[in-house]
Amino acid sequence: MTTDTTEQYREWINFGIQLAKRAGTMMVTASGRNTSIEEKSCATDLVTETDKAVEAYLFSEIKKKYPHHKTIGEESSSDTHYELSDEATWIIDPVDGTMNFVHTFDFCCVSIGITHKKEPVVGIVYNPFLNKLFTAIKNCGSYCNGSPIHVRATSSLKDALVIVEMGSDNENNRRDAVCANVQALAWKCHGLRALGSAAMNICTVASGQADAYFEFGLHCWDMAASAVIASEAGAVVVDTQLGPLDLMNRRILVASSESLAKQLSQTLVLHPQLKRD
Ligand code: LIP
Repeated sequence: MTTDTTEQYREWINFGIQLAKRAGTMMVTASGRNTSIEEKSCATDLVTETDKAVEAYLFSEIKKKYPHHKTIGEESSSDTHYELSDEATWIIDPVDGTMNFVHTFDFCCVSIGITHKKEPVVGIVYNPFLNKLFTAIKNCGSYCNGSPIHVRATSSLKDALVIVEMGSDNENNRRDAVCANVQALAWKCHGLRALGSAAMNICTVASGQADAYFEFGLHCWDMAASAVIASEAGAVVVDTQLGPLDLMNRRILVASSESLAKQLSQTLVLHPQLKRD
C-alpha cells in the first residue's frame, strides 16, 4: 500500500469517526424511546426508526463528502441490488445488535466499514453505551479509544472463551446448525457466550476479551468494519471452513490463532451454505 493510499484511508477514517460519534448520540438519545419497532424476516429480526434514521444520516453525509463512493446499508438492502465493486464502498450497519438496542441491553454499536478494490481497508465500530470506539486501517494496527489492541494468544479450544450467536432469521437449516454446533462445542472450551452483535463480538475477540467467534447467517454489513479491526489486532478472520473470508457468503470464523481457528472449524458439525448476499 502506498503512502498516498494510507493517507487517503486516514482521511476516510477521520471523517467516518465523526459520523460514528454523531450516530452514537442518535442511538443514546433514542434508547428506550423507540416508538416504531417493526419485524423484518421474522419476530426476532427487528428494525426501529433509529436504525433507519442513522442509516439515512450516514448515507447523506457520505454522499455529500464523497459523491463517487458507493454505499451498502442493512436497512436499504432489501430494495436495492448491491455488490462489491473496486470503488470505495461504505458498508454500514446503523445499529448492529438491534434486538439488544430495543431491550436497552448495551451490547450494540454502529458499524462503518470501507472496502476498496473489494477488500476491507477501514473499520469503525462504535458502542456509545460502553464508550468503546474500535478503529483500524489495513496495515496500520487496531485500536480501542486510541489505545492499541491485540488478541489473546490462545492456541487450544479447551482454553478458549467462544462467542456463538442464535441469529435472528428463521432459516431452518441455519437454526439446526446453531443447535448442533452449540452441542458439539459445549464443555469442550472454557465457555460459550451469545451476545447479539456480530461487530461487537468480533471486536471483543480483537481486544483479547474472548478467543473466538463464529456465525452463519450474518451479512456483509455485520462484519465489514470489524473484519479489519480483528485482522489488524492479529486475529485469524476466515470462512468457517478456513477458506478466505467472503463478505457476501454469510459465514465467518474469527480466532486468536491459526491453531484455535483449525480446532474450532473441525469441531463444528454443520457448515450450512446460505443464500449469498
Ligand atoms: C445482528 C447480528 C448478530 C446476529 C443477530 C443480528 P442486526 O445484526 O449482528 O450477529 O446474530 O441475529 O442479525 O440485525 O442487529 O444488525
